[in-house]
Amino acid sequence: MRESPENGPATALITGAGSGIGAATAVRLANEGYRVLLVGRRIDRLEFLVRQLVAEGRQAEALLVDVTDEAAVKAMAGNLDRCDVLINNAGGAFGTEPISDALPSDWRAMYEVNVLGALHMTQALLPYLIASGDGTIVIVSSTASFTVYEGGGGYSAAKHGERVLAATLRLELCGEPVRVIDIAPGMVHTEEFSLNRYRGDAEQAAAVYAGVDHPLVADDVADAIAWAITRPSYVNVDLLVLRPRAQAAQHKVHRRP
Ligand code: 8X3
Repeated sequence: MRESPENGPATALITGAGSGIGAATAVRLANEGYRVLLVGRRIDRLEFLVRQLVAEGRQAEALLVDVTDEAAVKAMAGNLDRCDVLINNAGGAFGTEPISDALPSDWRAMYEVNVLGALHMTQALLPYLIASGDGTIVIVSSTASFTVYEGGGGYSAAKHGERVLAATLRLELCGEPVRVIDIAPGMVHTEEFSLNRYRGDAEQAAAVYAGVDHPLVADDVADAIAWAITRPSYVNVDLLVLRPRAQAAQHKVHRRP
């Protein structure tokens, strides 16, 4: 972690920090010595995590912001004093229908949160990241950012969009002191991802992980993020793909009988 006695700990802002990969990343980076800013839409969850971290002597703050709301993101950014690391994690999948039956509103919502959310945050925080002299942007995409599968069209389209955002940004920022890192996880068993995808149907959500020997957990992704951002400044981990051993591909998952 980069810090100097004069200007204090580097600040990492994590979106979607109320649960899952975002929460695990916030905790991990706080434990690595970063001051963490937890961004999300559920203040009770954010404040619960912040209280825990502060009680352990970490520096953490909760910021109630919906990343799809460009004006709110801008207002939040205007109140920051610094940002060295931006973790664009907020996202999700809604619906599993084939394209013939998919709801355009689901596709819109997925594009809004996964792609435009990351765009709003990146645009608003880029001045701080450049001014830091050593900024890092992480996009938490997915293996769906380069693979398609039946019933996953809208999600995969949005995740492909995030990958394009990361890759384009890396080109456009070449020469600036900002790295752009794309972290692409496969199957991660979190509290909410599949539940959201299956519109709250707990049985269908649980079936996604049934018989799979160790799906990834949020801490595995947080670990990968922490590793990638703590490489020396000149090392840009462009793309890091991680999956459970049991998931060779989206369509090739080994399940215990
Ligand atoms: C989630 C991975 O396999 O559900 O980002 O598309 S998958």
